[in-house]
Amino acid sequence: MSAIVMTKLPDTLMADDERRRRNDNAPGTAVITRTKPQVKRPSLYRVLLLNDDYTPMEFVVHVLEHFFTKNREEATQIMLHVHQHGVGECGVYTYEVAETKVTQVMDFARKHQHPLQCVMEKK
Ligand code: TYC
Repeated sequence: MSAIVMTKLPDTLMADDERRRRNDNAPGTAVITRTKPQVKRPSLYRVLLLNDDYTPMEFVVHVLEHFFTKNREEATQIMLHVHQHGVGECGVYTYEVAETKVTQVMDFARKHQHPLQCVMEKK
């Protein structure tokens, strides 16, 4: 039985802080410390419902309650807003969550043979 023991990490695998701790940079060179935070807020997307002449109001209210966790009062307000203005916001989510909601609503509307349209747009 034998084992290979690495006593020195290759430069490419060494973290900057470890490099600094060892102080073994090439002479006349320095490690540039990153000042920019490495966290970025994710882009947000609005999920919208579009009005049509055929989808029953009660179906839209159900969609808003079931997929967007609105209570009946909020769901009814949003549904009426869409009915009167043509479009309305159901919620704001990160890309993958918004995409999932759109797919769920479109699949559910199709299953019930309603022409309801749900879309997402970048904020
Ligand atoms: N306009 C539809 C009706 O009168 C109701 C409706 C509301 C449809 C919102 C779609 O996203 C919608 N039955």
